Amino acid sequence: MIVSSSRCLAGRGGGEGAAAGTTPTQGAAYLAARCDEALACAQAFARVRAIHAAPPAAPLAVPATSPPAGSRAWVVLLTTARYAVGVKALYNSIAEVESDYPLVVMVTEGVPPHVRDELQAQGCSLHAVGVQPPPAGAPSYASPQFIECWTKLRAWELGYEQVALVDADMVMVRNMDELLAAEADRHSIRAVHECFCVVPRGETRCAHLENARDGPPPHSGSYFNAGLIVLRPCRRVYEHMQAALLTFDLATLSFAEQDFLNEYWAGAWEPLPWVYNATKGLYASHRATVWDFRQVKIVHFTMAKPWELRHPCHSGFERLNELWWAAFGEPATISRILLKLHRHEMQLRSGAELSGVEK
Ligand SMILES: [Mn+2]
Ligand SMILES: [Zn+2]
Repeated sequence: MIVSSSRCLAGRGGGEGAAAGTTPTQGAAYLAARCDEALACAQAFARVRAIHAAPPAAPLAVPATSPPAGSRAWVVLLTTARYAVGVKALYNSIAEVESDYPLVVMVTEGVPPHVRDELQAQGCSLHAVGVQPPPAGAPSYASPQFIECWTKLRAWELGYEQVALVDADMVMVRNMDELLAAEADRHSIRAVHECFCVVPRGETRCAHLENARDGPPPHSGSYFNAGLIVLRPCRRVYEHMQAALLTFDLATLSFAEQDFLNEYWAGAWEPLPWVYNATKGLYASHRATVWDFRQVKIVHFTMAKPWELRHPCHSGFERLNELWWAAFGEPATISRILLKLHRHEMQLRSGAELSGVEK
């Protein structure tokens, strides 16, 4: 199920900024500075990202406090009570698909004590983290909630061997333990291509358009959605990312940590199949050729949240929202809702209603 990484790893190097307007040499400038603290990391990353010609192999030192082998978890960040319902639905769904791995909730000081108590009573493992403020010089973001997303980077600090960082607006509908069971590489991450068809960004092409037709997407489509990231926590990588952050022109990162992670891990991320981050954008734009309710493993409720009932942008997603509500209230019905949605899609396809959906 895991897509080969060779194309991605061999490709972009430091050459092509995925985020429009970002200078590709920013990261290289940092790496060239060779801060002692991060030298081993820098060499390892320079090798993977092909920012420099291959330097002498310098194995990354094993951290003094290695996490126990086999310690793996789903991880979600919660910074406000508003998204606690999302975490509850996610937790329910993970239990319903009988995952062998726990859900760890990284909570910040913005989460009130009674919300923490509720989550703990439900069965979530809480892990308090400090807020990572937006870096100085950060722009006005595409969405105000992005300001809090920088704290996601703290997942690299966790004392786990391997984690899958997921968003609080996701619901697991099929067991996907293979993401945590399969050994991930320490020098790359795994994620799913972003779909740019609903909210186009510059000239970047949606990789899913290419996936549906000619197989591997072009490098210009190599931008991932940060809603699901499989990673190996490493404090030195965390520190290296923090230092690298200081060298980026943050005014260009309008999608906050997602843009930064795409720059930092450019050429060193492995594309996962769409089923591991099935966004509403994908559902809206590629139902005829990509989306299949019989395959999807985790749905990502991007844009309007299903629990924000007064949000004006639910049109066209009402049926998909049923999945979230099932996970929140009656998780035992998730598979029945999936089947119902699949049958509805088949009816649409046999009619003419889906014509024109594919862009
Ligand atoms: Mn999200
Ligand atoms: Zn698309």
